[in-house]
Amino acid sequence: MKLRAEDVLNLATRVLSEERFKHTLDVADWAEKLARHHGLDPVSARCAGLAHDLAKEIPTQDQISLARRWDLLNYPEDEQNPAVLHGRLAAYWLEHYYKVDDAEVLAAIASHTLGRPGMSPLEMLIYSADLTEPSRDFPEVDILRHSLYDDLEKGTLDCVERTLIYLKKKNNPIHPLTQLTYEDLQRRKNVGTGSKNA
Ligand code: DGI
Ligand code: FE
Ligand code: FE
Repeated sequence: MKLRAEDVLNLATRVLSEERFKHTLDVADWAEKLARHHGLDPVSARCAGLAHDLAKEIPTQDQISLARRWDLLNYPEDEQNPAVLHGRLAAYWLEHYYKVDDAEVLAAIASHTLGRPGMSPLEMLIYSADLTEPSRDFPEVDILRHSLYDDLEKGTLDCVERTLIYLKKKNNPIHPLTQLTYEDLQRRKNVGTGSKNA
């Protein structure tokens, strides 16, 4: 079954706080706009944006238990920093309990926090739209928005780089997937694979 925007919206109103719901709408709007600009499917972008944080407010211990039960713990760092689990949990939940079989959308939801090597355009879009939605307010955010508009892949590389710099400044451990995502996007830029926007 394909994810329908109105169904996710309903789910989101039920499981998210007002503040998180607003963020969700902002990500969906911005992701949809970027998708249209880059010739990607705006409906998929909107649905993935609406669904990306559905599991964010599950209590942390429950997130760890669910991730263990659903075999979603892939790195020791996942358990050390359970804030990185909620995308994978939401994707699994939608796939197995709501029978969503839209693999591209599920992947974009699952990888929105850490990325992964070999991200599709939709995955890059959701990762980056999450970081740069209109309510995000940090000094470089406007530069990142322009970079994303100009070139989705380069803009995403800039977003991952910003995350790395931010984590280092805060003395937070870098998750191996964040590092691998960064190296993959750098390699892609250097070898010039793919089209400008994909
Ligand atoms: O769910 P959001 O707040 O909208 O944003 P998100 O899904 O990007 O989650 C942000 C959280 O993920 C935030 O607590 C920082 C954390 N995070 C992302 N990448 C890494 C990371 N934390 C560590 N330690 N290392 C990472 O590489
Ligand atoms: Fe998130
Ligand atoms: Fe988010």
